[in-house]
Amino acid sequence: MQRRHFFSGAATAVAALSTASVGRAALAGLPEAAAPAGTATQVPPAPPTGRPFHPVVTLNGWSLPWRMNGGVKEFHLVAEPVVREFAPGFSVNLWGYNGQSPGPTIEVVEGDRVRIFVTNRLPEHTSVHWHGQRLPNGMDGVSGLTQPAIPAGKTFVYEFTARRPGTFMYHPHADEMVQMAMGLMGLWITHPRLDARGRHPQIATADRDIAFLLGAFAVEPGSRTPRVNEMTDFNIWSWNSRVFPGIDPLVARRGDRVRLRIGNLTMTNHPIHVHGHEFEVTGTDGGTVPPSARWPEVTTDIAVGQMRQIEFIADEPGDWAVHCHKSHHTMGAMGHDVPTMIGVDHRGLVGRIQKIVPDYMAMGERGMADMGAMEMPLPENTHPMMSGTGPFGPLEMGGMFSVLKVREGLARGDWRDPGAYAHPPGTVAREWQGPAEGLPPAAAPESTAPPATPAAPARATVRKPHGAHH
Ligand SMILES: [Cu+2]
Repeated sequence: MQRRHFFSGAATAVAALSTASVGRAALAGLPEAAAPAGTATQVPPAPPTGRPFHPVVTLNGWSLPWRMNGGVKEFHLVAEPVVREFAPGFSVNLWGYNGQSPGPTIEVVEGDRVRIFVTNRLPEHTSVHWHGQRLPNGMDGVSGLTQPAIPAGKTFVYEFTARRPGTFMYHPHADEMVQMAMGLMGLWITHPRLDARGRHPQIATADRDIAFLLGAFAVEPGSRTPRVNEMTDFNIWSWNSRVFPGIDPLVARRGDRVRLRIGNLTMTNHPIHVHGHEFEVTGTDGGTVPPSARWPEVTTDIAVGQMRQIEFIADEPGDWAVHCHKSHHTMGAMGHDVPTMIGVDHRGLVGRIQKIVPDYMAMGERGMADMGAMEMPLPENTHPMMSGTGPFGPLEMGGMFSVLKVREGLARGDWRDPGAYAHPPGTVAREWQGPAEGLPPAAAPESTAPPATPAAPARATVRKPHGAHH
């Protein structure tokens, strides 16, 4: 099977998409199964065939090319093992589609007749469920219930009409626990049919339309394959299987209407928070929210199996954080059973432990922020708990976090990272340099007493009762 490779950036992207030259004999065969190169965001070109639409930009991802065949839009998905780089130095063995996890975004227009060929190159059977869509029951992809599972090595065909506009997801409905824990999923966008003036009564045209899937994986530090039986204790929290600082920034020109489409196929909810702007939820999996039913928000919770489409005018220049508000979810791998050490005095203890464990380090007695700057030895192929550096120092982040970069005068379609924001003079929080009177006295340490005797078991003084996972 020949695989086409793509390049990052609108200018170079995918001119070869057009299938106008494909002959009748070729149309009798399978559409080419395209695959991307790399993990950079690949901005799709204007649609070369089929009805026009404004393409979505899949964060650190790409959209699947198609061919038109007798008025039907044909796609080819290949479910297969992949290696996904979550951030430089940290790659994970996953299952995905067409060389990546998540799979490519499928973009169609309301009313399109769509045919999707699904080839199974996984070691076990699979199926594809088109989450949220109206379609004939036998196209719903629930193996055993509405179709036989697709055996390893076989290709199945799904065909239906995309009946309503919105953001949808696709994922297996066969051995879901394992296959979704391995990252087998993707996004589907059905663009609205527009009137003669190129408008829709309830769906605005976005200047920046960005989509991503939330992800959760359990990857032991130093290992490369997720623990597929995990129910709650995940440690890698991703957007489109990338983790900060490996997630591209969300770039907007000042005044742009920005739309974020965020889907959740993890096992927990994610409150997504945007700094510096209020947004409205303009769509859910159920469709467009009527304008009269929208209200302003700065955080929206995205429950398991849900999609939220949010929109705002990016009118405040700057570098604004966008992140999941569960603070564990903006971190990389960490030991969830590490005892809390705040206020515990390690003095005297560390030297004694180092006689037995030479590289023992004391951690956490003043909080854990030191870890954002610390060069700690980590197992190979591990994403640190906190990483990323900004113009003012370490960001102490590592998972579901990116930066909305709003700038004056960017070109339409310019998605390049504009670098750090240049703050106008006098607009950055600063240290108080005035007289000290009025300041409260410095706090005394909670405990200055060294451990009672050298023979005392150290853990008795520093460990909290232990057992339940949080
Ligand atoms: Cu979260």
